Amino acid sequence: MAELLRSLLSVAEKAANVARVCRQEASLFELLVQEKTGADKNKKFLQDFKTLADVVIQEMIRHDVCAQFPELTGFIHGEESNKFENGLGESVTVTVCAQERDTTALLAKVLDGDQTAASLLSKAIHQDLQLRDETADSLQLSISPADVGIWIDPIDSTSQYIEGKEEEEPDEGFCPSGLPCALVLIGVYLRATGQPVMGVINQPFNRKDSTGKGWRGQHIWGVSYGDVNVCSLTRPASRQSERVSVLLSSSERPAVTNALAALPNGSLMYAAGAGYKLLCVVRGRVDVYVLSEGSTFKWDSCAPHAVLRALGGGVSDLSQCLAGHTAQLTYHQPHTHSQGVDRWANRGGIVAYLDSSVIEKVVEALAGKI
Ligand code: 2IP
Ligand code: CA
Ligand code: CA
Repeated sequence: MAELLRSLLSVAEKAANVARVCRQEASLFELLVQEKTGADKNKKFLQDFKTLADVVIQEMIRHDVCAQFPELTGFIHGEESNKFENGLGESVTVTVCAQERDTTALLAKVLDGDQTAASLLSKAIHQDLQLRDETADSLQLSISPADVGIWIDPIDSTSQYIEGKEEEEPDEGFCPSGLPCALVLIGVYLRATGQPVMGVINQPFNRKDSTGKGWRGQHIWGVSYGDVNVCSLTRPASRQSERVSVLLSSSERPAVTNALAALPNGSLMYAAGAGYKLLCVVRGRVDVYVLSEGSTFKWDSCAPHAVLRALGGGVSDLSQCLAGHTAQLTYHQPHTHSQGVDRWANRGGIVAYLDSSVIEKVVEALAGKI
């Protein structure tokens, strides 16, 4: 099972490369940031390409992981559907083929015949990449791939990825917006209980490289299964101060922000990206991430949730916490009465923490106010 972790780390790094290539290679970058002017067809094409970066990454992860672990076929779920319509109105199913040239041909179809863009993407997808991580390499684990499922968010915070503001992450603290908020998220859960057990978070744009043109990424992983709790990061030291820093979505409801603003010694902060806000909790940059609405999905939270568990923290359903139950989110059951993506929404909102004592403070502040 530790092989699965090693495989996910490598494929997440490849995904990060694809995300970087799309911004670095002129012919792909043009597609990504084209001005929203011109004919309708161009507008639609532009929209398609943004989704294509997501779809291609998701299918690449699915392809690589299933090739190594056939038991996972049918149990790798992602945000995106791989059915695609190109600018000519043709429907194309995006898959990663066994041979690079076949993937190129298929992508060229989606990209309205743009061979250069298709070849560049295909090359990044078929790159043979083995990421080395000493702690992961020496980890022993006894879960069978046949007992788990996977949630992928190929690019979380797509809007920040497309906008592409070149913020660098400070050593302490975080970026409220910009490229560092875009993350590749791969989470593993137990099919039987829905518990998140392994998470890989890759941040493709962490800092500029030495040339100042390209970007260097960072990866974080965690495993929480039985009595194994291992994370690539050490748990940040508990803060001695009484202050409670709360991270929120900039679209959080006023009723919630007002109630939390009244927290004794509280401070409210905002950042883009559901995955990125969870990562800020993982790194101890804030005490808690609170979200009152069902605007995140299983693919947003599964990976960071597993990492938080590995560090002794967790992610709970806010509405349940307000009702007195602090059980953690699970990942195996859809809301059967909902349709489409809403089947997999974290419907009751989110409270994410390293130290569970913060839940009580949040609940106290919000009780009766929302
Ligand atoms: C989005 C993305 C948004 C987030 C939203 C997610 O995923 O992370 O940034 O909203 O909840 O579903 P916010 O930034 O307000 O927290 P995606 O980018 O994959 O659509
Ligand atoms: Ca997302
Ligand atoms: Ca996404």
